[in-house]
Amino acid sequence: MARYRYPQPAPSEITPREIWQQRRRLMQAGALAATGLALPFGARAAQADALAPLPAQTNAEFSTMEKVTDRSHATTYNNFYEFGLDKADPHRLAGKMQISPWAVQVVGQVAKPQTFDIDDLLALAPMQERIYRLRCVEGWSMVIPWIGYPLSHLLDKVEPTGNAKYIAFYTDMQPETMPGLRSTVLDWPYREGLRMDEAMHPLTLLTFGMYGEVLPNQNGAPVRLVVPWKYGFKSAKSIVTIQVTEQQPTSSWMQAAPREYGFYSNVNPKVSHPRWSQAMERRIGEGGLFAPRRPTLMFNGYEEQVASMYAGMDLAKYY
Ligand SMILES: Nc1nc2c(c(=O)[nH]1)N[C@H]1C(S)=C(S)[C@@H](COP(=O)(O)O)O[C@H]1N2
Ligand SMILES: [Mo]
Repeated sequence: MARYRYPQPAPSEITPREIWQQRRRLMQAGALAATGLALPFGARAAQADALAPLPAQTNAEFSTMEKVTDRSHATTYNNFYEFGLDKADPHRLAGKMQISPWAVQVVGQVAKPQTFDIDDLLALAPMQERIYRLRCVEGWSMVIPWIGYPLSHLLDKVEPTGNAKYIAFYTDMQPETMPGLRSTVLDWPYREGLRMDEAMHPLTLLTFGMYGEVLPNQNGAPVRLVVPWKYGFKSAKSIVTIQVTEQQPTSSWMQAAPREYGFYSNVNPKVSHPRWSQAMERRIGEGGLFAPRRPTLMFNGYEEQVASMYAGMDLAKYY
C-alpha cells in the first residue's frame, strides 16, 4: 500500500515539550503491547476515573503528526445526545451507562450472522493506535489517538453476500441511564450508515479505546466507529447492532433534517451546511475563542486515501 502523506504543521506550531510528550506516550503504548500486558475488559480500578489500559501497536502510516488534543478536552467536550444536548452532559452522565455485559450482533446480508461478545470482538484482530483528526459538523475539531482495528476485519468474518451494499449501525438504548432518549430531537436508537466500500476502507476504525485506555463511556464505550474523513456524527458510539443491507439506510440525522444532513456527510469545505459555512474550523484546546480558526481540508485531510471512492459523484448533491 502507498505511504500516505499528511499535511504537516509548521514547526512553530509545535513546542518541543509536546513532541516529547507525544513520543513518550507512543513509546509507552508500544512497551505495553510488547509485554502483552492486558486487563480483562471492563476491569476498572477503584479510582473513579481510572480506565483499563488497552495496549496497541502504533500505526504511523495512518496517523497524523499534528499535536494531539489534550485528553481532558476529548473526554469532557462531547456529543452523545443520548445523555443530553450540552457538550458537558456526556461526561457528567454517561458514567451510569451499563457496558458490561456487552455484545454486538451482526445481521442482514451475510452468510454467517453472528453475535460477538465484547471480549471476542476485542480479540478479533491486533489493536492499533491511530491518531486521527475528528471534524464535527458544528465547526470544531480535535486530534485523537484512537485504538482499534479496521471494521473490514469484522465484516470479513461474517461474509457479506452479493447483495451487501450498505452497513447500518445502531447505538444501544438504555432508558434508565440515558436521559437524552426522552428528547425528540432525534429518532432513537441513534442510527448511522456507510456504503460497503466506505465500511471496508482501511481508514474506517472499529474503535475500543483512546489515549492508551479503553474508551470512556462518554466517548462511546465499549465499542464505536471512527470514520475520519466524514463529519463526526457518522462515528456512531456504543454500537450494539451492525446490519448489512441492500438498501441505503436512513440515518437518524437524515431523518431529523434531510436538507441539512445527507447520507454521505463527507467533510467538504466547499459544501456549506444550509445554516453555516464549513470552510473553517476551531481546533479544541487551541487558545480559546480568539485563536485563529484553521481552514477545513477536503475529506478532512484524507483526500488522497478516499477521493477515488467518490469519483464522478456530484458532492454538492450527495452531501
Ligand atoms: N450514539 C451516538 N453517537 C454519536 C453521537 C451521538 O449523539 N450519539 N454524536 C456524534 C457526533 S456529532 C460527534 S462529533 C462524535 C463525537 O465523538 P467524541 O465525543 O468521542 O469526540 O460522536 C458521534 N457519535
Ligand atoms: Mo459532531
